[in-house]
Amino acid sequence: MIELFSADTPNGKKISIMLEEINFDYKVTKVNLLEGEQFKLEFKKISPFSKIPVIIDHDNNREPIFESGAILMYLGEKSNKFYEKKNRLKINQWLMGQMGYIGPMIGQHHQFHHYNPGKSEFGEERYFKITKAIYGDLDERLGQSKYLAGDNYTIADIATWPWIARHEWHDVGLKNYKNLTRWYLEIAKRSAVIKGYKFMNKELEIPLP
Ligand SMILES: N[C@@H](CCC(=O)N[C@@H](CS)C(=O)NCC(=O)O)C(=O)O
Repeated sequence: MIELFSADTPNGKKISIMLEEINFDYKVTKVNLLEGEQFKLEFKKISPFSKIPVIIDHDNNREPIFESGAILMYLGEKSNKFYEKKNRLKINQWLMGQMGYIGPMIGQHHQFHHYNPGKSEFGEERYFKITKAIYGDLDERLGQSKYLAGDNYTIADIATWPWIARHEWHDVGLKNYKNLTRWYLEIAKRSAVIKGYKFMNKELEIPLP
């Protein structure tokens, strides 16, 4: 059994979606970020940067795994799904692009544009522009390729999709990016994605463009 320490955020949803996709037995332990539970000493022992998600694989060595990209790689290797050996170099590139660029930049866009509008014109403009560029870059890639890393759905798509699922906060206009919309809607139809998306709130519906 996998224990998932998480919250209802894009990084949190990456792992619930993956666990649903590979059909592993898991239980969710909620970390209340608004109440600062991530900073508790007990949690810091399993997550050195005080961030969700973290997993503990109770069937393996029970060593906690932090960082969503590392968790996806672990689960991909363990299940032998969505992380094909012969395509790993491509998958890793798109996964690292999500981890190092897409997530952190769109995360800043959420901070300036969604949570704190009016506080910094520079921050709002900078991250709006970068988010728009990311939509354009993903649209271009998905015009050449069915999924981010090639013909098959992989952990790179699983890492990226929950960030685009926040499109209503971005105000970039997802429907103007037709390849990205095609990919987004196709993934949104997967039953594991629908289940994983609702992992903390059964009422939640995937926002359509
Ligand atoms: N690179 C990390 C980022 C994780 C992250 O930023 N998690 C956020 C929620 S989406 C968090 O725990 N925030 C709590 C805080 O910053 O205090 C990963 O992908 O796992």
